[in-house]
Amino acid sequence: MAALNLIPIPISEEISREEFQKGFAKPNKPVVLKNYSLGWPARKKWTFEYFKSQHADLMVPVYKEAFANSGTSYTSTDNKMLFGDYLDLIATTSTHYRMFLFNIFKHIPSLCNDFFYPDIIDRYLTKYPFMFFGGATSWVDVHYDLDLSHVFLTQFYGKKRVILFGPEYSNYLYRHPLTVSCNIDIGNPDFECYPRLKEAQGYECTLDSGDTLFIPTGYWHYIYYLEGGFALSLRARPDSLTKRLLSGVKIFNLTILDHHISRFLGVQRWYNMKEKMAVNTANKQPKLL
Ligand SMILES: O=C(O)CCC(=O)C(=O)O
Repeated sequence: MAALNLIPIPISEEISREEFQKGFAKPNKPVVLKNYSLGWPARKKWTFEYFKSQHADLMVPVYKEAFANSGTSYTSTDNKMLFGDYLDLIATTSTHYRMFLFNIFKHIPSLCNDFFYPDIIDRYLTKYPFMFFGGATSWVDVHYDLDLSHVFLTQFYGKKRVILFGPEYSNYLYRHPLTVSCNIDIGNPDFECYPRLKEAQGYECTLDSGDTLFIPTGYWHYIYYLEGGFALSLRARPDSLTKRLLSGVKIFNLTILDHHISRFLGVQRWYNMKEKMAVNTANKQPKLL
């Protein structure tokens, strides 16, 4: 059976700003920064018990992974529950429920004192530190981030498998036009339907607690929770002005254009059209293997 074409994400035990800039930020390549968060107060403080003691009664949105279905987005909410109940759920059982892009810092601003912005890059979006929580066996469908920011994803609890593809492979991933998504199930890829996917050269790693993964701007990411746990994402705007303008275009395309066309044509019809366009575009790409 064919498999995805993946190589391990390089791991760095210690890195200077210059090494990071030259080796990873400038060439837009991912890296795992091993134990990067060891000196942060959050390492010891942020536990299931601690979060429960702070905000067990907060009503929070939870998500499933039905991103590839027509009319859904990877940020579509499926349910609401008490934060305390949700934490108990992911600490004790396998569940597909995740909390996606949760700005817990709006509710508990003092948590911002528990971590540091890595000084190996500039232009952090300091208003938008987000947390992600997930139960064992949950996953995040493959997508790239609409705002085209660089992401530092720091794992605090539990392990997750991460698969990345650079933006140059978007057409080999059958990207749906105007969106940041596609119809491919990276965890169980269907190469008969999507043969060009085999040509995309991706990366993989298992992210462990304490580690920080640098996901460069525009990278597609798929995440599978091997264990229940949580992570923090810190985001930085890319240096390039073109990328920053492009992110404005992408936000417009997805939130306005795609939305209106979908309303006009009907969700399913527009989805089928995007899928057809994605297949046509993929079939026209140069052979890489
Ligand atoms: O770790 C996760 O659950 C999702 C992370 C993610 O998609 C992101 O940082 O953009």
